[in-house]
Amino acid sequence: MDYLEKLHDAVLNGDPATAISITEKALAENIDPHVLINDYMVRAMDEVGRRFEKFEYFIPQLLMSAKAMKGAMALIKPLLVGDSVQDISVCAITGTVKGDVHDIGKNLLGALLEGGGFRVVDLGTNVSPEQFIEAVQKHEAKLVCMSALLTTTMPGMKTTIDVFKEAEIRDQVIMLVGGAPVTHHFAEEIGADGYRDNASAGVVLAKELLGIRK
Ligand code: B12
Repeated sequence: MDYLEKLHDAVLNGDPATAISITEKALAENIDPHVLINDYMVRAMDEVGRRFEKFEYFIPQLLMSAKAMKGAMALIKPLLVGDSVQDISVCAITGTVKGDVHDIGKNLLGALLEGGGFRVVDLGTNVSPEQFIEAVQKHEAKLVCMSALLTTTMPGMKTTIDVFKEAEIRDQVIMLVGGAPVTHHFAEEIGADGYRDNASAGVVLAKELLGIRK
């Protein structure tokens, strides 16, 4: 499928119209949406990040690439959600921690959780520990998924876990962490229940830890 490389290039070059039209074509040809995401779009975003580090790309380019990926994701999301084979009636809270506005990975995780049968309440970006707690209590959630893309906002994950401990509700929920700079070691250190480097594996881990059979 040679033309799929154009999806990679459209995200890399920040061209939403092309990203959307290639995605439409690929979906019409029944190409697996997970392939479109992982093999083409995430790969392109990684390259965007590398170019940003080398001062070849600046914020406007990052924004256009994000727009291209989001446009394509909007077409893909209903299919991921439609994957759902079981309604497990467990509420999952998703959010990007305080100070951080990156939401593409978190949104992908949300879509895959829904696809996995979870009821997802997304708190968006820049989420404070108190907002996480409030949402868990309001929705009787059993799973909290925090995302961070900046090394400077990662400590917000620890603060959130600590606030859950102080409120004596830490053991009522499974707390997972993820996002490009997060590692297994960091997750362990801050007392999270788990970490995965991609959203699909995150859903598998969440089910495992909650004792939900596939
Ligand atoms: C797009 C982008 C932006 C966009 C974000 C748009 C949006 N709506 O998200 C904009 C332009 C806003 C932006 C802003 C900034 N950015 Co930026 N950004 C990126 C970029 C290029 C791509 C991120 C992305 O979407 N990746 C694709 C998604 C799918 O990947 P992901 O989020 O990692 O998610 C995957 C996994 O991590 C996992 N996952 C994610 N969350 C979770 C949670 C759980 C529980 C689990 C299990 C799994 C999981 O699932 C996904 C895959 O399946 C990255 C580079 C990179 N390679 O990460 C830089 C990057 C993250 N940004 C960076 C920086 C520095 C910034 C700014 C500070 C720049 C500035 N000077 O203003 C600001 C910060 C703004 C803020 N306060 O948040 C740096 C961070 C460096 C660091 N070490 O902290 C990076 C790494 C670029 C770089 N190489 O320097 N950025």
